[in-house]
Amino acid sequence: MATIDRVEVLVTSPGRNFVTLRITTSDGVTGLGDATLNGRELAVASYLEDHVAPLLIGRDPARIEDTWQYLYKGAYWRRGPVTMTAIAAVDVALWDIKGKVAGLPVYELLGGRSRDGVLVYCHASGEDVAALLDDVAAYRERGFKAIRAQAAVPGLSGTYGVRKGAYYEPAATALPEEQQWSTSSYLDFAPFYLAKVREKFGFGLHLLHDVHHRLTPIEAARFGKSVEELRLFWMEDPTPAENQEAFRLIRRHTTTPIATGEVLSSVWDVKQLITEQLIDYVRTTAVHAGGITHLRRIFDLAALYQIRTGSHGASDLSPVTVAAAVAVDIAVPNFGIQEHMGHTPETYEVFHGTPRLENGMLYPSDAPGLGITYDDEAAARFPYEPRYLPVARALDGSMHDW
Ligand code: CS2
Ligand code: MG
Repeated sequence: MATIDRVEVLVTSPGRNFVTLRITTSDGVTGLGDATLNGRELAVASYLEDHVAPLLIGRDPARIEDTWQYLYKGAYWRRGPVTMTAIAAVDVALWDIKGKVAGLPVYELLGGRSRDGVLVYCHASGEDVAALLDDVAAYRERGFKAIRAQAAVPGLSGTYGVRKGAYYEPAATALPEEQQWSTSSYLDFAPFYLAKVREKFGFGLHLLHDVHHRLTPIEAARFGKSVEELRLFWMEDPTPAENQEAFRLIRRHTTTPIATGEVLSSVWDVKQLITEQLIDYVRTTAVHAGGITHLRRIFDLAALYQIRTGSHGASDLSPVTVAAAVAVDIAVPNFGIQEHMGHTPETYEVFHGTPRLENGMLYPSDAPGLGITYDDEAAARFPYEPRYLPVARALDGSMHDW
């Protein structure tokens, strides 16, 4: 029996921070897992290095489920983003190893392809409506069939989700940038610019929008109702999801489809949302929700309730997570859509072999495992630097929900 011989926690910052776990077996097979928790990266690095790595040495790398249960049940304190991201990194690395040992891509181990490719949505944004429309046009020309649209709310200092340069990096400053927020300005403006997108591009395009947890349930209900005729693919994170029953109120008022879950990390965090059919798309990911093993469990529960998948895929999820996401997306029966932001050229210097993007679809690599390799030499050129996401303050200076 091969055993786990070496466990390395790799931290690099090629344009943004990434934490990667590399597991090596006694047979010399390596597996990679993403462990990046944006803005709190070193907490997961320490969790893995100090508390998990010593438990893995000598274990059988083939026992993925048992290792998952060992780390989840054995910690005593369960769930939470730090724990679930650390478990995810181990889980994904073990799936990568299993695929390499079998000589098969991970999606074959999950039951094989249910579809040829994975529909993705990209991010269009603009400092004003004209810039947003130009950006949507540019993405359409590149072949994207589904586009998320965000524009800067007039009069506010900075709107989250609006790209400044060629690449959009939400965690860009050494300390959190303070951005202003006004719910009334947003609620007046967002339906207006989404209508402009429909006016210019028609309905032959999937249009998405991210509310970033900023609204109360009744405000979200009003927003959803006001954009019903625009037939959004979804409104994302209309209200913070800690309070799962809050979505009942939104549901009562609008048929605009709802997506949530990018900050949720276990099946328990989405259980009520799913079993009461309070959402239409679940956005949990392999990296923050316990790896491929646990994500599959969440998606299977969702399938029972006709809820589709729509995994988070922002730039803070490393190419290892993109490969894991595409492996799951291509296999599950209830796939909906996959977020795709892509990464900077620096990031691709460190991570080689990312899934192929063509005509608004992602295609997995046919290499055994996840098909991603980590370039240590390139990684060493990009040392860790603290980076934070912005925070939002209402106009009276009080902290606002994300
Ligand atoms: C966003 C992300 O992609 C999304 O839907 O909500 O930009 C998210 O805020 C970041 O990934 C947070 O790290
Ligand atoms: Mg989001």
